[in-house]
Amino acid sequence: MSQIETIYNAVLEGEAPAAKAGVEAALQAGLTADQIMQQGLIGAMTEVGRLFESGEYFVPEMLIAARAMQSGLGLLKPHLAQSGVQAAGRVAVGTVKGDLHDIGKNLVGMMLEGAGFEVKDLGTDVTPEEFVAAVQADHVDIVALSALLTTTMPNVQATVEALKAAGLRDRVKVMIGGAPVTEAYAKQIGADGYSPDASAAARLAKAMMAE
Ligand code: B12
Repeated sequence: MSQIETIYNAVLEGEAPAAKAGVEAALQAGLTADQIMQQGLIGAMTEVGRLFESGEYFVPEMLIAARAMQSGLGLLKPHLAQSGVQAAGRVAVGTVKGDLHDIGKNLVGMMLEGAGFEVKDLGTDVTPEEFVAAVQADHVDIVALSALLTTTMPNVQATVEALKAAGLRDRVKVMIGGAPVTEAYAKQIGADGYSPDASAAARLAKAMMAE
């Protein structure tokens, strides 16, 4: 079994210690952090999503797999960050109000760090007011909003509106993402950009800073 397969299976089976050990071994063997993340961790979570949707996995299995994935991600973080040379800008990232999904948001944050950004992680279930406060407190260049539920998507728009109402909208770029979010939705609510995954999010953030 390849090292990537070991990590993939550990996440799929929800074995956090094995996922962590697999990532450690793969790093020692010289695999790149990006390769481990894309093929091992993200690959396995994509399969977890498919198993859930086909009724083979339920919420507990999903949660345990997510935890195993995150324990592997924790080890990768410094390696992804290492590739960043200087702060390309500051990003406040968070999952919107009512939404507790944080794996995609964490991946986006890590890829941004890997691309050289300083990332302020506001966590999950972040209210529009908390996003506004974060922009007021620090020099934030980009606000990155994640939503995984159709029921929490309106809170992405509410956050954009709150930034406008606080007079901050012109000071920051807003990028949005998450499974139900689309480019068309981004345009509709007046966000500056959308990307479908974490790697594209890092490219988008760089492009936003160059504007
Ligand atoms: C893992 C998971 C959970 C875990 C979350 C653990 C955690 N710490 O995050 C747990 C078990 C807690 C959970 C709970 C629930 N979940 Co859930 N969950 C998932 C699952 C299987 C995978 C999500 C995931 O982590 N994917 C892997 C990551 C890497 O992908 P991602 O999040 O999409 O992120 C990528 C991109 O979207 C993008 N991206 C994400 N954020 C951002 C932000 C920016 C700025 C940008 C640019 C890009 C970007 O980049 C990321 C990396 O490439 C999805 C199914 C799926 N296929 O998505 C369901 C899913 C999202 N869940 C769903 C549901 C219904 C729920 C619950 C309501 C279930 C329940 N009955 O309790 C609760 C809601 C809890 C809450 N209030 O938030 C539904 C949503 C349906 C809908 N259309 O609204 C889904 C789609 C499953 C389904 N098919 O029914 N869930």
